[in-house]
Formats: sequence, structure tokens, C-alpha cells
Amino acid sequence: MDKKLVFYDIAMRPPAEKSNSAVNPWKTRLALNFKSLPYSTNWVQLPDISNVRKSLSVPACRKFADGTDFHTLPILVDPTTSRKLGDSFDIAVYLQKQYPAGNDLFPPQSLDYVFSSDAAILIPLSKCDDGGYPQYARFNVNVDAAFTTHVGLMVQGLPFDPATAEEAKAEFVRRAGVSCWEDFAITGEQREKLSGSFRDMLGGLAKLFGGNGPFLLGERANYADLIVGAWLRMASKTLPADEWKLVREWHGGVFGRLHDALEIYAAVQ
Ligand SMILES: N[C@@H](CCC(=O)N[C@@H](CS)C(=O)NCC(=O)O)C(=O)O
Repeated sequence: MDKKLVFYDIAMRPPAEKSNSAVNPWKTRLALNFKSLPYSTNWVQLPDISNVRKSLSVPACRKFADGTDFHTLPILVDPTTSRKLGDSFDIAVYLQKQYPAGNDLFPPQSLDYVFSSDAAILIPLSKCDDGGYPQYARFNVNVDAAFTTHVGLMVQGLPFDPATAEEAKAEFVRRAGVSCWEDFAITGEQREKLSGSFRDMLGGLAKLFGGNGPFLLGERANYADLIVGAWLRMASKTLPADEWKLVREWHGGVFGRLHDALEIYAAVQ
């Protein structure tokens, strides 16, 4: 590698390197650090993502329910190969294939986890190429669906940058077809119910971490741990403190241990 990789992440409340809470950029950051690759972070404000993505000529990998493009991060640019990638799973596959030395993101394992629910997901998830790792691709889709079904618990806790908060919130309101930001609040009995469902969903996932941990395959992490770990990073930064404490403790503390064991890959470069 001649030059550092360039990683585009979402800037939340300053300092951005403390409040970064978007799950898919977290998957990429954890993967870059796991592979010990030198990179720099370009922080992008939420309302600027479309322009940045278009200016890099990276096509959208997600669509809104009405079929229009949904421009997202992460993006990774590799100046050494001139490659530009705009999906966290594609990025992980690229990193493993282009930079195979060191930690292996995709050791063989079955990752037998399927999430099914009747709850609708507001914005459809991306359909991605499995990159030659179908078990991991399927796991990514199922874990994303499992957490996205419960993301309502986290939305109100997103640490927006005050400079762009009103604009960003208005866009979230528009997409959801609700009338104001306060409509996202989930409280009382409704919150207890969703929180119970979140606990049960995590119980299903915890079964995969049945060994001595802290990772799926024991002492060495892989991309499947990073996928769950990225959602835990988002949860840690957006859930009310008492709820995050519960998540850490549920199911014998498996997710608290996983989150903490991934701390070594969470540094911001
Ligand atoms: N499949 C894509 C999804 C990326 C995605 O949904 N990114 C979200 C953050 S986690 C985003 O950029 N959202 C921008 C917005 O909501 O305006 C990936 O894995 O990279």
C-alpha cells in the first residue's frame, strides 16, 4: 500500500471521533483496525452525504421505499488501487482480498442465524453481493434485520451535531412520513414491549456465542463479531444509559463482553 486508505464516516456531535454512532461505518472502522491498515477518516455531516457520494461517483447501494436513491456511508477509497467502495460488506470483502496479510476477516464457519419477524422495516436494507462469503453475507443481512427491527429504541438518542440537527431530523421525519421528531419517541408500555423483543432477539443471537468467547470462534474475532459489535457500538451511544447496561448484562453478559473485547479495534484514525 503506497498511500493511506480514505474512510468516510458520519460526523455527529463534536468531537466526531467520540460520538460516531452509525452502524455501517462502525463495521468498516472495526474491520480497518482489525486488519491494522493505515487510513484517515473524512467526517461527513448527515445532510452532505448525498453530495459527497455523488462527487466521488459512488452509486447508491440503498433505495428508499419509493425507489429513489438513498445515499449512505461508509465509503472507502483506496488511492493505491483507485478503487472506491460504497457498501460496508463490499469493503470488508475488498480489504480481505486486497490485503490478505494479518487477521482473517472471514474464517470458515456456518453462522447459522436466521431472524424472522412480522415487523416492517421502514427503509429496505441493501441487497449485496456475497463476495464469495455467503455465510457471512447472510449473517450480515439477518443481523441487520434483527437490530433494525428494534432501532426505534435508539433513534431518539442519536447524538446529532447541533449545527445540522434540525435539517437532519427534518429529513428523518420526511422519510418516515411522520409529522415531527417527537413522533419517534417510544415510551411507557410500548417501550417495554419493544425492549422485551430486543432482549429475546439478542437471546437467539447469544446462542451462537455459546463457547468460551468473547468471540464467536473463541479468542480471535472475525467479521461476524464485528457486525454484531458495530450494532453494539451504536446501541452504546444511543440507548439511555440504564438500557445499555441491561443489554450488556442480558444472556450472561455475552454482549457486554463482546463489546469490550472489540474496544482494541475501535480507535479512530
Ligand atoms: N448497505 C449499506 C448501508 C449503509 C447505510 O445504511 N448507512 C447509513 C448509516 S448506518 C447512512 O449512511 N445513513 C445516512 C442517512 O440516514 O442519511 C452498507 O452496509 O454500507
